[in-house]
Amino acid sequence: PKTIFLKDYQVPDYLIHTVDLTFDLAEDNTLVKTQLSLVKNPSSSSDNADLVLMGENLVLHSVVLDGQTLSHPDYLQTDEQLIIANVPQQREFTLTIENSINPKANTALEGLYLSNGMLCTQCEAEGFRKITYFLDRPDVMSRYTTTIIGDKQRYPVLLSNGNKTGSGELSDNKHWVSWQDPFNKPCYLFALVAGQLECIHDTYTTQSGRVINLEIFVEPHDRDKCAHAMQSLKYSMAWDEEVYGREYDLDLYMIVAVSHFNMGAMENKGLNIFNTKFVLARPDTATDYDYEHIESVIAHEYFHNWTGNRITCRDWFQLSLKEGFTVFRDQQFTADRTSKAVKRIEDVINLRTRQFAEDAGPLAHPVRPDAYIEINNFYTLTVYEKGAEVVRMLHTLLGEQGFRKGCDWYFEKYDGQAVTCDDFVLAMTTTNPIDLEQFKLWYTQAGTPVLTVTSDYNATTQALTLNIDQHCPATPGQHVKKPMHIPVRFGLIDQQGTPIPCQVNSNTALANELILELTQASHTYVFNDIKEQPVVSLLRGFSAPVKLVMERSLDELAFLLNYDTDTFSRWDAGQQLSTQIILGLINDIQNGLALQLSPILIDAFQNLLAQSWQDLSYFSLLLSLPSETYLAEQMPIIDVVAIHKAREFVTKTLAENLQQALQTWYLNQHRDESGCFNAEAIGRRRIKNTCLHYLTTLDDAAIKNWAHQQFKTAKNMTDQMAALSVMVNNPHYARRQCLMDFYQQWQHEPLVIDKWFSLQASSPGLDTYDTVLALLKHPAFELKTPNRVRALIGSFSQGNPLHFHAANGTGYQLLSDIIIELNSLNPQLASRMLSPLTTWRRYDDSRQALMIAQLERIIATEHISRDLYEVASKSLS
Ligand code: B3K
Ligand code: ZN
Repeated sequence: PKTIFLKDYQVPDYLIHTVDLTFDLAEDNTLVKTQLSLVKNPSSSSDNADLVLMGENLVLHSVVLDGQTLSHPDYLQTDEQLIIANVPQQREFTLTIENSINPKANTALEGLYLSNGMLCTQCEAEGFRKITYFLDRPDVMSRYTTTIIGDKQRYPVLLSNGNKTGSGELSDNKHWVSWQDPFNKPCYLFALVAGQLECIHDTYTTQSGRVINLEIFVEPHDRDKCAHAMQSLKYSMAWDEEVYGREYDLDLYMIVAVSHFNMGAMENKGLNIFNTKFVLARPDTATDYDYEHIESVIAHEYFHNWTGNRITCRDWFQLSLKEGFTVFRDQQFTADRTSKAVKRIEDVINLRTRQFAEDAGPLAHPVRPDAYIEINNFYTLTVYEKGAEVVRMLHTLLGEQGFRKGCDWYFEKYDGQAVTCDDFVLAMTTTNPIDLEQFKLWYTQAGTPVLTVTSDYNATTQALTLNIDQHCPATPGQHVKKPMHIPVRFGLIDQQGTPIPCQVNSNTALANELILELTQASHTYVFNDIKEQPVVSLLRGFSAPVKLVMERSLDELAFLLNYDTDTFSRWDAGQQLSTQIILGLINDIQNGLALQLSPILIDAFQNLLAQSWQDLSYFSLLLSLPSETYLAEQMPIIDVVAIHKAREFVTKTLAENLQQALQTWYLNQHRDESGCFNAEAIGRRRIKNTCLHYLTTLDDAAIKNWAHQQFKTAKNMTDQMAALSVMVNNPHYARRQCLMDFYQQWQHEPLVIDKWFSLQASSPGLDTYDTVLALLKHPAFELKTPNRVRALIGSFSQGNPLHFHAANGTGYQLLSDIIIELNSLNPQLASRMLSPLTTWRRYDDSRQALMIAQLERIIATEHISRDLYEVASKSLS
């Protein structure tokens, strides 16, 4: 397979002004007629270049250039290209291509494919070439018209981008619909949908008074699960007007929900295509977590209309230009709509457990990668989540207003263009008095910087000296790193928890909080006039995606958990406290010592439980222990068994010591609520179920009954799932029965059945491996449905370290068997599923050997896809 390099980027030799597509639909043989008007790119430096169009899995019928049918020596066809020599250099010319494709055979779900009888497309990143021959690259932007012809019964609804411009009847029980998209776009934003779909309709009036039609298309039985998605869309539209001054630009915004989808959703111009998971919700079928994710994914795709569609990426190396920025925007949106504290913490949990692992492993790459084999492998946590952190740091450095000025300039200057990450930074420096040259290293240097901090208080001089060193570990292909530009939000508090005003130097104002801008390998700050020994609160709000190494006593951490005025740092102090304690216990387990839980943690939790709380979701987070995956990241050699035991021990010991308080919280917050999604109701459910989680680790008959009762009487999915989950994860008399009842109750709701698969696959119970084997044979399991594969195999391999990493290697073997099958069915999914095996270096020798053996087996797969090959080979090298 060939590696593509950023340094080889060249402008396209030809541009395509207009694209006129006609589809004659049939499941196994769709005819595509493409008429292109092309012109030599004035910026291209090559004389008389061949016109090289990309195409894959296409059956070519004819090529016509300016009315002249071409035949073989005039063009050359390879597996992936159609090469036409001698095209006009001085004037516009027309190329008409006819080809056919087979959507039914397309299990890779890229290009045009079939999902439950409906036809739909996925073109990002390079799927358009599976529909027709084209200059499939984002810097070729064109005006599209699309005509779709299809059977009236099978495909009553025919959709594409833009506005509907005509429709009519044809013979043979067929009909047609035409669409026109008035905006230039790259082909990855093209979309087509055809099927028996119901439409939920609403409108939104923009700030300038334009009325936009909003339409959500779903399969008929899902009609009653669209209200939340529609509401989310309207909130998103209003928010983007208010916060970024961005209004929607077409008269119609459509969303289609499909059950077979490789990712979450896709921002096609005017016609988003979504995984059903991120559209459908009813109080009894979706959890609070689902509701929040739907709102944020709807927002994310909507926000792409400006950050991605109107202004797109020059090449796929710049992917974070649209993804990092859009994730940052959807994070801001959710923070505004829900709880700022909770949103930030949840994003940081995700970043620190998953992106940090990526950054520390064999697949580490910069936010702007410089090489790839298969671009689909680069829709990563680094490009998305770390990319969003980079934009967040710009926001921190420039402030709200400075950042907005930069964005306004960016939208104004680059509208309708395909640009780069450098252009985005240029927008910020043009509009603000700041130098961001060093900051740009965040786009090019991979790896997570480590800040090592020491502080020293001198009571005589009343000065606090703070030392911060930065260091970024080597990553594949990058051995030596330069110091980065890192904003560190910082504050001091006194022994009562009151902020102590301080200043970076005598020329700056006193403030309760400062932003220290690190630019060198080492910095020393001296804060004067500090009357008593202060407590340092550092990296507030997680102001940079870095690791912080700072020696703190358990008492100091417990103090910060009680008193830090920054909601993030307060929570993080609690996490560090429990992490230190659990890591100590892991050590004891490894040394065969008896376990004892530090009273500091019990007291700290007791303290939290004794307070009254406004934001119950935040309170729940303060009471939650770091996950096994996060703990694993903190160990030099991951010991999954000891991690599990130690964490279970802490959970149970806390429950034993705090049973009374936990029960009170559970009982006080337990209501029978359905359909209530305000922050208070969500918070009540969250804290109640957090308490239930602790309590059910106790061998207490009454509590087991509470769980069972909650399961039976729940009127919403959050409560039902929480109850089922504690029954599945702990020994419980009604476990089997409730699992059966749940299946019976929900067998016609695929998204709920996904939860049923996922829950069983992530259970620490002793029989989990056998259960997973049995579930693979369950009639409802289907390798061709990504959601189902992720629910069963993804949950087992990524959400169940204890059983996936079983010492005998059966977990590894199971995963590899599936991946090898997926390789030919759906390469993108296969390669994503591989990620838990790529971290083999983190385990003991015997597990390493077992994991390597499976990776080698995978690499030897006949006809291995580019996707899988790239990830497997890089992880072994
Ligand atoms: N842009 C799409 C992702 C496309 C994935 C291609 N393999 C979804 C999103 O980030 O909004
Ligand atoms: Zn996106």
